[in-house]
Amino acid sequence: MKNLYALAALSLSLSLFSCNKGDNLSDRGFVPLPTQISSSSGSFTLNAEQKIQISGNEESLRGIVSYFNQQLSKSLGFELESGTESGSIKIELEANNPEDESYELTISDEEILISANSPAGIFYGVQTLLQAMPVEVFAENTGMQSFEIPAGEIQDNPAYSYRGSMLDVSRHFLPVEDVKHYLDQMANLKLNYLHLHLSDDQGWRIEIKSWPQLTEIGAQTEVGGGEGGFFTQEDYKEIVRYAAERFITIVPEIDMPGHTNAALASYGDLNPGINLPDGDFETVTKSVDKAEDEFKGSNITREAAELYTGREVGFSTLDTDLDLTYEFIEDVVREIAEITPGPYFHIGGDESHVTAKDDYVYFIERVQEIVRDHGKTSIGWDEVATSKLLPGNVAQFWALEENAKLAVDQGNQILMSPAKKAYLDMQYDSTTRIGLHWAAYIELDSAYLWDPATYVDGISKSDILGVEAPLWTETVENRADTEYLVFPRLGALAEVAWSPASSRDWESFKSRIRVMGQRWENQGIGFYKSPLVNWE
Ligand code: TNX
Repeated sequence: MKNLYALAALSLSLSLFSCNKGDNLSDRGFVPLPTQISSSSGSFTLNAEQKIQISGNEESLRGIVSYFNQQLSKSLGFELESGTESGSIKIELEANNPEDESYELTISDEEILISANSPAGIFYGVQTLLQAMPVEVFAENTGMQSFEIPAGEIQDNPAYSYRGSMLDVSRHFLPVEDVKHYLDQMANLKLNYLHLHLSDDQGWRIEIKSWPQLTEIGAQTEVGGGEGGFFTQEDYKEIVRYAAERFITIVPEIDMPGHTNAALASYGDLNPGINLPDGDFETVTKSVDKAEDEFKGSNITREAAELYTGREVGFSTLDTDLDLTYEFIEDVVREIAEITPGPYFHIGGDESHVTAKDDYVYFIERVQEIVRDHGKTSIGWDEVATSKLLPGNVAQFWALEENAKLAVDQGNQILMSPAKKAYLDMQYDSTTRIGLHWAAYIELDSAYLWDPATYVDGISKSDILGVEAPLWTETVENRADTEYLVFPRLGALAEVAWSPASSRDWESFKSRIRVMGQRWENQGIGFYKSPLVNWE
């Protein structure tokens, strides 16, 4: 009788965990789709006996191996031994060319081999290997002792070098743990840039030691009047470190000259005196003209703006004529650049509806120089292309094609975030419980079915640095809201950024995102069950 129970338990666990035995490697539900997959017969058995063998720059590989082991041990309860001697899971770093993110993954009965020319390439090979395993590997404490990974070979290489997402932590603040959780998910999708929108009208979210009121005052609320919050510089460094472990670079954004009410509420001396009146947008614009007429050249008594907790955009501006404005920016850029190892600093530049056109151009050109002097490359929303861009600076296309073309005409590259496709805050359809729809409703197929290289007439692949999917958070209050809007669309956008357009296919994506859904479910992620996909 006992034996019968044991047999039943064994066959149950076999059917649970090894049901994929005999499956093809290409059926494992890879997202984003690798460039080439060839399946062969047989499979590799992974259990606690297997060892990892690393070769080539041990130092840089050790972090990846410990990441891999952390992922496995959460689910399996054991880690694999690793060293340079011998092992059936071989990780070979063949060169150190950080630009080359390609990798090869070979799985046979005897061994697994991941090889690449950069640590990032190895890391992506590890991500693909995790997806080649049963989806239970993404669940905690499964008690799985052994499982099969189908044999075959994968060669892979990203289409774009910048594959990003953005979190707006200003409209609603998100704590460090939520940002880390987001980074975990980005890493699984081979995304490599997280843009943090750190300031806006509703909140200033990063400690600036030389201007402490930015957070003492400007971080104290958010859309809807909640308590807000901010990252200390230590918090920010921890995010940067955690991201780097996952080969993700942080891009900090300080949005200016518009979207600055939180700063103007913190320091009245910066405020040109245009506050959001109770009235509509036209009243605001008129009040700006009036303010300019009244204030230009005269002695104005500047007063702090009121904190703002609404959802309007385009009513605030820094004073582009004021020396103090540039002293302020100089300090902010310096302090943030010092704790940002990545190459980019995002200067915003969008929707400065109450900044006079000439003032805007002057301001953007001057701020680009400040950023350059602190060793960083500027990215700005597409409006910045109406100014003269410094060489190498990037325009992030979100709304106006003519702006994107202005940037390309100047010889600058574009980061593609068309609001109609890439905006994660757009509702899926009219029934979606949160989100906006000013640009479009974006169902999963719409987020998937576009090609950055043909999206704007006159802009081709070589003009494009990459793709970024921003999450604006006017309607997003917590992690659950984030997950509902981000997944599954982030999977679609990751594939748009990683996989060559020629290999992308909606039917194939539908069958693979279904498997990705099981991985998300195993991690407790509450994603949107698009009716276009059979999730069962
Ligand atoms: C436009 S996109 C904005 C943001 C809003 C977003 C809402 C961009 C550069 N500006 O300020 O949050 O729409 O979808």
